[in-house]
Amino acid sequence: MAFEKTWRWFGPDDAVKLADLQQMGIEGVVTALHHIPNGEVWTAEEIMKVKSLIEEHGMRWSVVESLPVSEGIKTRSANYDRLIANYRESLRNLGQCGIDTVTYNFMPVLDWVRTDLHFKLPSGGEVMLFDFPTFVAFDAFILGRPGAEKDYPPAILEKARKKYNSMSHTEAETLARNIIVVSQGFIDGAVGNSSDDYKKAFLEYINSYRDIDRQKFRSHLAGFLEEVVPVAEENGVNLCIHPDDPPFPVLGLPRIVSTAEDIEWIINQHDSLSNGFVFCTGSLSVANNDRLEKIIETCGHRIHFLHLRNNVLLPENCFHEYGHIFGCVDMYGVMKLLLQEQHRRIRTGRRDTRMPLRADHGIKMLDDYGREANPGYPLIGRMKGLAELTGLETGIERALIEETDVPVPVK
Ligand code: DNO
Repeated sequence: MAFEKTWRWFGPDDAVKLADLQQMGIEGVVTALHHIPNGEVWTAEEIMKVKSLIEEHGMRWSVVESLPVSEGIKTRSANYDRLIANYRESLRNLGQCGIDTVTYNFMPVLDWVRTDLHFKLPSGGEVMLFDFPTFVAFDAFILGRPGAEKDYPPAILEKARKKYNSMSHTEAETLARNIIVVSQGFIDGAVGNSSDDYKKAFLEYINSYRDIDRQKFRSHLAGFLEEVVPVAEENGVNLCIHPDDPPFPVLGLPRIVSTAEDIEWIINQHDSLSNGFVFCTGSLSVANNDRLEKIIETCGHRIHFLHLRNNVLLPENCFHEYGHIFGCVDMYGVMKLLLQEQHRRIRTGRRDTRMPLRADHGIKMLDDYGREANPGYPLIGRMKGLAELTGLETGIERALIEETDVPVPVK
């Protein structure tokens, strides 16, 4: 077979239209109801509007990315009951409307973090960079998070101070805005575009975790799963948690979806297919590059969504994104194991054999420079990535069939 080729689409305002995706041979759309505020119910009516639009263009709504888990659920604050009831209701509605794969994450306050959204490659293409000393400069000196200086080794702090001292006021503000607002707003994050004093709002969110350590945060995730996995199961939905990006603690906040052990812990909380994860090579490789294949071998049966892309790992926890085939991730090895997992599902009669795949992020290139796009989501760079991944997949699939001589169903 082959993985379902999907594309992250940000709704009718996206510069890439559904008709464009159809031309590109996309089978499944990955999207969310971005117009519904974080924490509110996704009604069947609103879900059906988007679903019909996608189907009118000959595709299916393959994956929800994401049904956001509000901060109030993660911190178990006073409005927890209302938020969890809304979450369950949205899941029920999604299932009843025939949407079977729902992504979420459980990262405190910030979804993903990068310090440079426009890092130039020697080729002239542009990717995103995470530079640890720059991030520390943001945390300790621009944001001035109380106690931040104590969280870092003196050598890194010193580098961060030098970076900060060499930044202009505008550069420092741009860095803060990129981290808190620009990279979060379009994915329905906690601090959206609306907050005037976004740094203050951000610090307040961080402060709401003051009594939540890793263990307690794990118990919050376990409680969340207890509430939502049965609803997902009853309504034919496979939930999948996205790994932390980057997969290590930031801003003194607890992180619990970073390592192979974390993923095992999560899938063992509920022995249910509805309790799965997103296999995101871009996020996981930063801390687990040598264990990616192990993760597929031990937890592969719970992978519901594939985010494939590559990174270049740099010293001191720094990395920048790259294309899709070359970089720290052995994409050939990963792809082969994933295809074997798909074959296993077909052989054992599982119903979730589509294994939706999207080329995650991409290098900004060519006429991407003239088109509006959310950070990380250029059209040409992602399309090149998807084409490359499809080629690799096709070659491996053919070789696997010839090797094993087992006829694999053709689509
Ligand atoms: C960024 C994405 C994340 C991801 C969410 C899933 O490009 O990888 O925003 O979609 O964390 O919940």
